Amino acid sequence: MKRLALAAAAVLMLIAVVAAPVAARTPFACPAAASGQLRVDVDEWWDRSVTGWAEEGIPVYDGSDYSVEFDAWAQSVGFADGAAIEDFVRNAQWDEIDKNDNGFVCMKNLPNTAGTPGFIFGGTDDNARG
Ligand SMILES: [Ca+2]
Repeated sequence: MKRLALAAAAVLMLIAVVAAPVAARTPFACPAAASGQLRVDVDEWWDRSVTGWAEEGIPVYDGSDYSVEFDAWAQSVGFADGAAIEDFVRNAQWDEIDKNDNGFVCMKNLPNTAGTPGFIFGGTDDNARG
């Protein structure tokens, strides 16, 4: 009986050793903050997009509706209006990046330049290190 108890204890220790590295890993995460990557949900992704358009002089909202400027900009890039842009950002674009469908992605701000306006930033899924 004592031998059986020792064998059971040895099995439990083995499980503990094997399980420890798994428990220490973050299942879904972005690279360290020093890399400039932030883990965001779809509302934060949209809010950052709104800030980016504002940085380029295009206010997204006018009160509770889309601004005339944003509707015009949306049409200049092939969308029906500002609402179609928000729908695209929150759905088609988001779904393309959130590959593991857990509601989070990694976002990285990029320096604003003529070729990279404020509403363009990096996005990768948060399962890159999962
Ligand atoms: Ca994700």
